[in-house]
Amino acid sequence: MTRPVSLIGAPTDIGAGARGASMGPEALRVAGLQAALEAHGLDVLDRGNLAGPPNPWQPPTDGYRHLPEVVAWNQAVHTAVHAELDAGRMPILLGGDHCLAIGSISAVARHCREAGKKLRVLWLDAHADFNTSVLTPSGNIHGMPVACLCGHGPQALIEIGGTVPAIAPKVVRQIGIRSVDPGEKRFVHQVGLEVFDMRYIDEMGMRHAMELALATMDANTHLHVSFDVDFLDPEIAPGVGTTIPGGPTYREAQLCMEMIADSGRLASLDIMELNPALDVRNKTAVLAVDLVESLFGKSTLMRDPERRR
Ligand code: 5AB
Ligand code: MN
Ligand code: MN
Ligand code: MN
Repeated sequence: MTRPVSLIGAPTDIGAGARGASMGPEALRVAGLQAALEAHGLDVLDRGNLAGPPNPWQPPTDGYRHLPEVVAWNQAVHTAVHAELDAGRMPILLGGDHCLAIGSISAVARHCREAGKKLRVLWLDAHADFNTSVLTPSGNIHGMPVACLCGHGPQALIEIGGTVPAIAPKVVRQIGIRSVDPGEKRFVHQVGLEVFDMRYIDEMGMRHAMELALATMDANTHLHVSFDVDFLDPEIAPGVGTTIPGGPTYREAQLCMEMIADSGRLASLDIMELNPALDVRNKTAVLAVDLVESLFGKSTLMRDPERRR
């Protein structure tokens, strides 16, 4: 039986370029996330929402928008996620914009160090989120969390987990990437991030990408999934701030989630960047819940996995 789950709402758009991701946690609740997980036999506690500073909606200072507020929100996320892991529960962070993955993943990395576990991070996103203050075209910190986690960013953000860097680039696998800024792309290559971009998925298929992304984990590996809802094709998921065409279809996204479930290693999750202000009758939230159900083993295999080849 999977460990008990805790939902943690982080209602802010402090790191985003559009307002509205602050309503993400409530939209996921309205779409029935807790009941859907319980229907799969999970023990689910909704911890409610974290608190943090309001969004002052200011232009960037020295390449960052709202840095002090982003730090405050990430400290709250770090503390809450780490507490759930310490209690033997699986944290599901309900974003909120993707800058909050700094707090979430730094907590997961700290827990892995303390518990002697290996870490694998799957980053499902249209974007690489590997900008720095000099590379960023926007100053929006939701475009920087992977770089911050790898030690490239402002001191107050990179040291949130106590150890700098929080993670090594080699633990990360990015899936679905199709929009990377020019300087960001050079930096991604420089640090050697493993990226299964849409071109790769077009040519090789989601199955092959996921086989490689999930390879070499073992019973001692903690798998964290950071799911930016803009990973999905905007035709099926319009409710995000930064839509990029050409993302995974419904079936490709399902397969991705099903293969993660089959790995049996999922131990923490972020559901990020859902923007109800841009959604159509909450359909992107409903889709996100459907996909999260598959992450927890919803799909009924009519054929034995061993016989699928
Ligand atoms: B998201 C962009 N690269 O840095 C930037 O949604 C977009 O968390 C970042 O993936 C998108 O501003 C951040 C142009
Ligand atoms: Mn993102
Ligand atoms: Mn601990
Ligand atoms: Mn994105």
